[in-house]
Amino acid sequence: MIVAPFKTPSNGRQHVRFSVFSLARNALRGHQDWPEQWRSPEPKASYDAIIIGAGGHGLATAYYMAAEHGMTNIAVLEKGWLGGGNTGRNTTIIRSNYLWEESGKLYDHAMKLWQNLSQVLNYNVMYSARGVMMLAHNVHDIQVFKRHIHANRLAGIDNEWLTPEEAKEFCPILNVSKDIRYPIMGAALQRRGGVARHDAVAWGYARAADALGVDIIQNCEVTGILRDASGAVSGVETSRGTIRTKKLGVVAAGHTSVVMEMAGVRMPLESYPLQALVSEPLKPIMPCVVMSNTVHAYMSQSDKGDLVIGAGTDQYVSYSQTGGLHIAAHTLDAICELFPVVRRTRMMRNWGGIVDVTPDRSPILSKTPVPGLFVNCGWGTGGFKATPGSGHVFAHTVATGEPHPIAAPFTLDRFRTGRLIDEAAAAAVAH
Ligand code: FAD
Ligand code: PYC
Repeated sequence: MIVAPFKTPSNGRQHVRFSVFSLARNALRGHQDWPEQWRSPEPKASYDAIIIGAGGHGLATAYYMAAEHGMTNIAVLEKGWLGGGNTGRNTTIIRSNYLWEESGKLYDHAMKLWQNLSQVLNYNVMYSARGVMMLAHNVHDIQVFKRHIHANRLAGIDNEWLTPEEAKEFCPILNVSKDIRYPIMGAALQRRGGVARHDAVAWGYARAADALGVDIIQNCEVTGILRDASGAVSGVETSRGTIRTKKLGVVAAGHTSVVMEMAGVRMPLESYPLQALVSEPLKPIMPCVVMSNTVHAYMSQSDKGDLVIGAGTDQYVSYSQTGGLHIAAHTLDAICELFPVVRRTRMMRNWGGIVDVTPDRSPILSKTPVPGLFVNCGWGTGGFKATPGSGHVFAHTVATGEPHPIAAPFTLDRFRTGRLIDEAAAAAVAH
């Protein structure tokens, strides 16, 4: 499925299309002539729409607004550097094995867009469908995963049950001994699941949006939301001055509550640190992604060779981008038991991101009580996988003023009406 292929700009700006020819041409020139990937424009006095947050979701939203809805007089405002939030801090797992039909449609919409995203953006996002396996360690896990498998298959989403022996065949370094604290009793495997390169996703969307005329303005913190006499959005105050707009999309992940407070909207969100680690690079030992919600650990191997390992959230809300040491230590204990072969591997770096968690562990893609104000948040520990789908449906919501049919159930209002979409069991390690 091609959705809005990358367009070379017609406004005379230099924007090279990546191809074997442009690579060869630039190689011959010593790679000195590559143009900038996106501009760094000064903010204009007003835009038709503004997106707050240049993470993957905000950039994808802007790209699809321009590519599919013809809205090119738009800006993405970012307080730091683009992709520097959770987009550049996540462990890149992609899957769509959620329980409820509403979620299946949303995450599988994204899964389908991942398939040819590199071609659409003309940017290699390194999507790799290497399979995501979720381990069951007790009877409750088995029942929950089998329920998910049946629900997914009824909805046309692949997911299958593996015995411990089959799990080991899929991931040979897995320890399926019965003598460990939480023996592996089986696994749910989504073969279409996998990983992509997080930075490339942000950069690819940024470059493609810029090519269509979107202004991406970094180092521009939104400090206030302006409203007219009727209460509707009329602009934003920023660290680089006032900018007028009648349409505002807030896509600020862990800081969504802070930004929405500027418009007087209280959000059903809690922000927690979530951390990850990478090891020294190793030769290829890990052909897939393995996750264990029960022991709070998961691992994959990047194309550079480092093991990418993730932990659960801290137990306390916080805006600190680190995460407790005891959480990382607990995760590494579990990793050493699940994969004894990595016991002597050295860890190179760890870091944290601030994740925005809703009470039902499902995202919010919604209009708000404030006319002209839209919000895309609540992806918590699992929004990277949804980046293309989230941007695609949210672009429709902001551009048309009405929710895209796939986004329609994910309203802010559901926390008042009680029509929750409980995905606690599918939301992975962190909950
Ligand atoms: P972000 O990338 O955080 O973008 C929001 C942007 O808003 C930030 O750049 C921020 O600077 C900006 N901003 C905030 N306030 C303001 C303001 N006032 N003015 C201007 N800009 C502002 N998901 C998965 O699917 N798979 C995984 O394997 C996975 N692993 C994870 C591991 C870790 C350690 C973490 C932290 C998260 C993980 N996630 C994973 C979750 C995933 O990273 C997020 O759900 C997703 O990246 C959110 O993208 P975003 O674009 O909404 O947010
Ligand atoms: O949502 O699959 C996920 C995930 C894995 C690690 C963090 N989130």
